[in-house]
Amino acid sequence: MESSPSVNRNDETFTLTNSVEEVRTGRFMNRGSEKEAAVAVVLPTYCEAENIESLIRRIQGLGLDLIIVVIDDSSPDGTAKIVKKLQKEEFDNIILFVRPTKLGLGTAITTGFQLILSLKNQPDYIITMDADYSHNPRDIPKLLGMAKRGYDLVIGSRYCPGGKISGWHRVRWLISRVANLIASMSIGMRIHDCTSGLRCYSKRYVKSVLNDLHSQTYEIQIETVRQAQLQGFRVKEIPITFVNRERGKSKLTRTEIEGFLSYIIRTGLGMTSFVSGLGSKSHVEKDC
Ligand SMILES: Nc1nc2c(ncn2[C@@H]2O[C@H](COP(=O)(O)OP(=O)(O)O)[C@@H](O)[C@H]2O)c(=O)[nH]1
Ligand SMILES: [Mg+2]
Repeated sequence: MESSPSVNRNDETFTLTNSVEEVRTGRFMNRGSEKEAAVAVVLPTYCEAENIESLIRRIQGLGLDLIIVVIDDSSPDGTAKIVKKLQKEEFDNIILFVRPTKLGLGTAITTGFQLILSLKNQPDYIITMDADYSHNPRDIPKLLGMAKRGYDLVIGSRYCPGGKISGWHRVRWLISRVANLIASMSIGMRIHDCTSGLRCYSKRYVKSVLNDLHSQTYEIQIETVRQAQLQGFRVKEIPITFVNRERGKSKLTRTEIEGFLSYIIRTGLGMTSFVSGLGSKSHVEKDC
């Protein structure tokens, strides 16, 4: 287990005393050996040892010009060790950022964004996806295709026409549907799936909203949609099939569900003008 935050790239590990701040302020940025790529794929990981290697291989197999950024919270199952081995032996396009402890999905994603924006060669598009195979790497080119048509946030959607979920218990489906309904009403946007983790963001969106993202955990997915709405970015959903994880366990705990609900409620209360449709700046395509 790592004792302090560290970035590992191309078999070099840099211990960061001040976490992302140090990444942002240059040491990481000026290494020079950085690989240029059009796309970054951010994989937040906590105990994904059973999934991470084959997922990375599948992403690499897409043949796209990409880098993979793994944000691991010192997973006790050795996820980071597997990633380091892949870096060392096979792939020079993987960046691994190890945080000292489990700090939540929300901050893992914003750490990924900060890290990517600190690179000398910043990719134009940033994909985020779960590292448990719920999201199919083959959807990445579809998301990118839509982003290139001028959308700053493309959501891989389970609930727009054509979207599907496989392997979820009815109760989990119901909780997710209700959460999405409340979230989209609170934000004031007609989005079927505000909580999906499979996304493509444009660099200009990430640059613009990063300082406004404060989520610790799963509410990051809603906060990013809300920021798109507030700052007038174009949002689009495309249908995906979400498959419940077959290996490893969900990290969605009761505390995280509470944090998520509390965010939805706070957002809803503070955004009544959006519920009534006033002040809406962002543009969402109606079809899927
Ligand atoms: N770095 C990091 N990753 C996390 C954390 N919590 C969840 N993840 C990752 O976020 C993704 C989604 O989490 P998951 O447990 O699959 O949630 P679920 O699909 O909603 O049940 C997976 O890749 C997890 O490994 C966290 O605290 N830190
Ligand atoms: Mg999952």
